[in-house]
Amino acid sequence: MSRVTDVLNSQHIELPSWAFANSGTRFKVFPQAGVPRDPYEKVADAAQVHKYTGVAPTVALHIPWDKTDDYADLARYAKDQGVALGTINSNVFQDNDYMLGSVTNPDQQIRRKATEHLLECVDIMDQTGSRDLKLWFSDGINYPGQDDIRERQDRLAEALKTVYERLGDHQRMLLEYKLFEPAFYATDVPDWGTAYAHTLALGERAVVCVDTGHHAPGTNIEMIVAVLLRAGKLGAFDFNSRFYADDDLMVGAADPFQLFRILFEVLRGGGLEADTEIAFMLDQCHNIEPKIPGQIRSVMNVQEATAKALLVDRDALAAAQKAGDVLGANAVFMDAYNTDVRPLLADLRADKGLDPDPMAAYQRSGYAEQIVKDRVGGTQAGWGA
Ligand SMILES: [Mn+2]
Repeated sequence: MSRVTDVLNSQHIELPSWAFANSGTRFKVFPQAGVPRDPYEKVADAAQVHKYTGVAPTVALHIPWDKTDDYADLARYAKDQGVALGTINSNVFQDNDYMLGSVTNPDQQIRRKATEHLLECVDIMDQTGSRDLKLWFSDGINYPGQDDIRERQDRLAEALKTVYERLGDHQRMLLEYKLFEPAFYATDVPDWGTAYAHTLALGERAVVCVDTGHHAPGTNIEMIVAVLLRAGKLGAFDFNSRFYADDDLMVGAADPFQLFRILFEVLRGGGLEADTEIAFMLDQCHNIEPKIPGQIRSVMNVQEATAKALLVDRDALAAAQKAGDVLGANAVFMDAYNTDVRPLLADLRADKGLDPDPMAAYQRSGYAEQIVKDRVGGTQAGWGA
């Protein structure tokens, strides 16, 4: 059991600053009282999640939503709160200039503007001490013939190369893909294969980010994870769950079995070792549920799936596989999935001096009531801010 607890104790889950604000969904953002008004308050809320779970010590920023005059000061503030700043997420999808694309736009000036933003994000990484730059492009076309698909790939490659060359030795580029939306006919980075091809051409510090909500229904995501890990190109996860499209719901909510299967492949590929370079991030928004508890639940869901993956009897599984014992191998796998790991995780938290029930401990703390009282006035930071 010690190997299981060692891995669970070393696991880090990064929180997205935007999960704490009144942030994006497709239909309407229902405002909640007491949400952060600036990046400092987002960091403070993220620190609450870490305080009660003990496994979420970093918070990812989104530029420009988290723009501030002094990133070193924000990093110091985070440290005082017991957390650190993590991945810098770029945004080349909100500006009106990007209607026909950002780095793949047919207009050279708009491409330059988008690339400048990505370079600015690297400048910010230098100040925050962040390792990773995450790139997601909304670029694509809605109609056949609208633009040259192949030339758009060339434009993308050129922008990525410019940004890659600007990275420091310790910094990485995470290229995220998404099947569709907002472009409907041809998205410029629609799948892992396209992301893989671009990162392979760039070099070893360019890797792929798998957002679990960015695939077609029925896609075998753990297969993608296994292939990318084997190629040394799995850089990060954006965890969330989906029923239909890019729903951004809490990870493990829609399909906890899928999350278990994914984490088993991560384990199988060495991605849960203490020195892993895979960034395990949440990318979600909480539109009808309270935000801090939504993040606590999500972190716990990842922990539970990880614990179950660790409980798979690998020796028994290998023996059954080698013997061609189809049902036996499947039974070994399902035994682990069907184990209730909540007592194990409660013990683990107690051993670290944490409350065994993070959700209850947060709710008892009075923090939720306090932020509603304190955070009056100002503008709520969030989608579109
Ligand atoms: Mn994402």
